[in-house]
Amino acid sequence: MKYSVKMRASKKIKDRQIHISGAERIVNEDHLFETVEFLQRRGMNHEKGSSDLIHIKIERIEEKDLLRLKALEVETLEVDTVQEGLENMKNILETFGLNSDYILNLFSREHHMRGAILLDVQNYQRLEEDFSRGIRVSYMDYEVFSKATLVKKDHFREALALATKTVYGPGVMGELCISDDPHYQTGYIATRQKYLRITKLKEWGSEKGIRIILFDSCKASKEACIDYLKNKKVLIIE
Ligand code: WAQ
Ligand code: MG
Repeated sequence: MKYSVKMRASKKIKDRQIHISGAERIVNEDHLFETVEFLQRRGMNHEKGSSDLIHIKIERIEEKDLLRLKALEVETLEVDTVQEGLENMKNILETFGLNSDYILNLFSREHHMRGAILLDVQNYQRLEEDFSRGIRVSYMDYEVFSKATLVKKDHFREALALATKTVYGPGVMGELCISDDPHYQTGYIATRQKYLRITKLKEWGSEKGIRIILFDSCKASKEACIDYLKNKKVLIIE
């Protein structure tokens, strides 16, 4: 039997609950208790400060509802400067026939969203119901349990799982990402062909973080895509 475990931690600042951290896993029953314990710890200790409210949600998952996907191929492009990183991103977007100026402009602004922008590449409209929140991609993890990644966030592994789920969504052609962690400069662009890491996509110390999911409304309905991203249970095989 498998379970989804989700944790989100927040802190009250001037009558508002501010998001501190969140994480989720899909694990076998025999790893359930340690997973809950580690996620609780992770919620309580975070560099953004200590939280005063932690939600932990545990849900049983039926085997028949699980989709298994092979992790995307990974490639790393080493660059010396942010400018060089962004130029590479621009070139890639152009080879896909996309409006790179529009997308990089979104990419380079600060957003502070919890979820991702869902961008229709047919007309460059944003399709999220709530622009300030975005779409949260959820219910994905690796098939094989790893304790190390429970204790400490592994940006790369978490992102690879999210990107693998995302790019197999109905109508999805790719995904771009920069971490909001001020000291994590590596970002990526993922398609079903590969997950391309670019080692500098923002300046050291910047809190800019964003995800943009590139969606083609000629290939699928927005409802089908959003439902898949939010609700489909996916296990990644390495
Ligand atoms: N669903 C949709 N969007 C999300 C989610 C999610 N589950 N989690 C985060 N985001 C959005 C949100 O707008 C954040 O501000 C932004 O992404 C960045 O989130 O190969 O750590 O969790 O080494 O800071 C990239 C790893 C790490 C690259 C990305 O993102 C590599 C990362 P963060
Ligand atoms: Mg972050």
